[in-house]
Amino acid sequence: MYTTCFQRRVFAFATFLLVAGAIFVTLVSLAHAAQRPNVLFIAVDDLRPEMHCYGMGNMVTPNFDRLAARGVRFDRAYCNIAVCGASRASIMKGLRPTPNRFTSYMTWAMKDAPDVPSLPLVFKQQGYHTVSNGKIYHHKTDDPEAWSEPAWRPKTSSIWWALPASRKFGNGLRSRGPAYESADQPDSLYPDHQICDRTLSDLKRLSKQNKPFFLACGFYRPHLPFVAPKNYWDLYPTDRARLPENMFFPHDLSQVFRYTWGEMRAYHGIPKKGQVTDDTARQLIRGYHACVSFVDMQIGRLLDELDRLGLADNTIIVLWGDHGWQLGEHRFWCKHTNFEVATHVPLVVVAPGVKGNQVSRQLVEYVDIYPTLCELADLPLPEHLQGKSVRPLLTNVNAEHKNAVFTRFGGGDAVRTVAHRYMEMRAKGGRGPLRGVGLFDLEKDLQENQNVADDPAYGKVRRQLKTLLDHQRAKLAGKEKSLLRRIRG
Ligand SMILES: [Ca+2]
Repeated sequence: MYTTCFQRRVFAFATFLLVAGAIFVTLVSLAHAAQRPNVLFIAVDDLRPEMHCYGMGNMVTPNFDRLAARGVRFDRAYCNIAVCGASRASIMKGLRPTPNRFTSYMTWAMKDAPDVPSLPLVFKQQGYHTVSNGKIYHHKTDDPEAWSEPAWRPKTSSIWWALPASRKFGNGLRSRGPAYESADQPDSLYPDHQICDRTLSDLKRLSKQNKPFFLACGFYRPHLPFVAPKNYWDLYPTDRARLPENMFFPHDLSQVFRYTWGEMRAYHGIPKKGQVTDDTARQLIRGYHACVSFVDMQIGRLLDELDRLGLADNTIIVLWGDHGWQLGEHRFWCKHTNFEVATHVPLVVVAPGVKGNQVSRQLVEYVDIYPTLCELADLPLPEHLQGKSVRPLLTNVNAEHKNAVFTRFGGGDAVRTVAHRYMEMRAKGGRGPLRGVGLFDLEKDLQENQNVADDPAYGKVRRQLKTLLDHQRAKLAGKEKSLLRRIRG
């Protein structure tokens, strides 16, 4: 009798210990999960840093400004290649583009760099739930193992235009509907609104999980065609649309740097050769701005939901474009060059514990995003990364970072320092002989209107920057070889 009672007590005590232990383990893991920050990774296609908070132009972007006020805005951020697919693959893999890798809008990250983990894959492997909505990679099915659930895009994404009159032209590679469209239609008709809707419901769903999330949300606009509801166009009346001051090719620059923006010529209303009229230029500028304000509305909806769900204090937010955009400067349109206006990009980083309303003027590159996010989430940094975390700049915006950034496209390579841009054009996609050189004094000529490469006063600068670019290319080639050797054993 006594033994039975004693056994019962021992059993009850052991059960209590087991239950208490289980509760303790659950509480510890919940606390650990709560400590790990979420990531909201926002991509905006073809966004140049012209939002109101950047102090340029007259754009209506209250929500981009609100986002920038929560963290650090980088005023001298540069993409590493000014074309969608390649830039995105470079960002996601943390590797620089070369003449052999990440070269076009059609780049597949998983084909060009199959042996190294992407940014979302590292997060997934470290216990994050990773989700991709809208345009993150160029191809929806690129890098599928990086995502915890299949990448999602709206079904209507191939129907860019709202009006039947615009849709009748189709959406072929060489023949498409109009380059811009203002339609008196509801926001909900447009893919970016739908991408935002999906992301809002994901935020709600993921906030209930006992797991941190990496939620990527990629908006299609302001990529061509510039289609947006009429009320966003109304923010930018035609009579206030300003043409750029420098609608001319840079003085004394070799014609090998001339560029004919073929991408835009596929759209109805854009000439196959020669320039657009000033009237068309004004409508293109209005349309681009209207699309940015339309995306701004979506950014506001994301921030509202983060606040409503109480996620804002424990969520890292990174806002990036994928390259700059030439909006008539040098009589160029689109991207695909190494000029300032095609390579200068927006970058905002918001993170728990980081003070708001900060601006860094240090040079940073998009290849730096990957290591930055790993450091902010306290994840191990993969060995292959070629960027440098900007985390020190989040506490001291003047901290030392880089004295030069590098961009390439096609046959062109460029290096930009605080004071200068030096660019080369080579044959054979960058592997052949030198065809032309450009040098711009950015302290006197930020618009890059006067090539000074042949000015003897700049001889020393030219030699120094050429050495820097040669060194970078050699380092990259060496690194590439050693990386491949290591990975392939
Ligand atoms: Ca793009």
